[in-house]
Amino acid sequence: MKPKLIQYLDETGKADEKAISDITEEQMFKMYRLMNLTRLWNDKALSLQRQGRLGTMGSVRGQEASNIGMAMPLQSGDWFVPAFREYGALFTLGIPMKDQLMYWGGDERGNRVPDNLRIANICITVGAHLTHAVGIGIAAKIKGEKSVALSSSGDGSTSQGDFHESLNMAAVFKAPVVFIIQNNHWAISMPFEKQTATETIAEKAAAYAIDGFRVDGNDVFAVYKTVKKYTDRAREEHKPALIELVTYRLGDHTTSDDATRYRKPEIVAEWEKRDPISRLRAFLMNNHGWTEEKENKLIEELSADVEKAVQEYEAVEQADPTSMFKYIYSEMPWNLKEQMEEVKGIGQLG
Ligand SMILES: Cc1ncc(C[n+]2csc(CCOP(=O)(O)OP(=O)(O)O)c2C)c(N)n1
Ligand SMILES: [Mg+2]
Repeated sequence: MKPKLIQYLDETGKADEKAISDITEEQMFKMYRLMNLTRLWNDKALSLQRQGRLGTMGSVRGQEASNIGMAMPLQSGDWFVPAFREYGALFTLGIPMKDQLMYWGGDERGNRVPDNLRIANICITVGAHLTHAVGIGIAAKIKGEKSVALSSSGDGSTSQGDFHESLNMAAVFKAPVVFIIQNNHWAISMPFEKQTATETIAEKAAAYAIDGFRVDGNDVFAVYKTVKKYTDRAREEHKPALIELVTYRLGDHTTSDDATRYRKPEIVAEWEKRDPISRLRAFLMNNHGWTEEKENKLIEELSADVEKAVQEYEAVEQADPTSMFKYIYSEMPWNLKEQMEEVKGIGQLG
């Protein structure tokens, strides 16, 4: 059975006012600010990569509403367990922009999470972190904590065994876990239609006896409200949920990809019309006094914040190249010691 798509803000920027009456104006502007910040950071990072100032990274363009809408409902004590296309969610939760530049610039110190934040490390291994989210949820329950583990992964992760094991275990153990799937229609060059024979991802929840929801992932209000409702429920009642966010990857998979090789520009153009930022802007202009002038001021301010993060990133002293050997074994084996000595002999890398 195909679940109904939850949408409160349509492509033209018209909202179901009754449905969103509990979202304050302050929250709406916070969403708008973070979505724009994420896009500006993303575009800047892509341009740094092209100039050889950053490593490989994947664009989050088009997925800003999914990113911000899923992170805003989290409360202190909750856990966020991300994949690799969640910069916006990380910024919403307090990860500095500079740290994300460090990480994608190849400096592992950028993946360190400040002590006051409950965020798992970025997981590049597709789907592996869903099992971690379940473990975190079960641990919270055993400790009697009122918290939820929110994982985020892509449509491609639903073909991994880890996805199915995680949903099953969360259901059987009644773990407070909410699984977000950002269905951006592509797993590198693999289209959604070839990823699964089901029409939706949300319907897969039924096989594990958990609730599944399908949300317009380019509608920040619908994402926020749905994630809030089911993270609140998971905290109180230990009921897991699966939430599919229907969105689109407007950019390439990563900077090593060229999506024009495998997808039609007409389809991308269709999704451009459903852009999450422009529809929220239209809504705020029509209903909350947003103007061109305020817009220009905001973009100027956020661009300056991004520039500052770039300066901070480029001012960081290069990591000690031998650190890559140091955090794998409690006692370093002889062959790694040998390799480390060799690296020391080379001096500074890169
Ligand atoms: C276990 C595993 N297999 C393959 C890869 C290579 N890989 C990196 S991203 C990716 C596609 C992921 O697609 P999806 O889950 O939809 O996330 P998206 O990239 O669209 O955000 C693949 C196959 C990997 N990182 N891990
Ligand atoms: Mg995908």
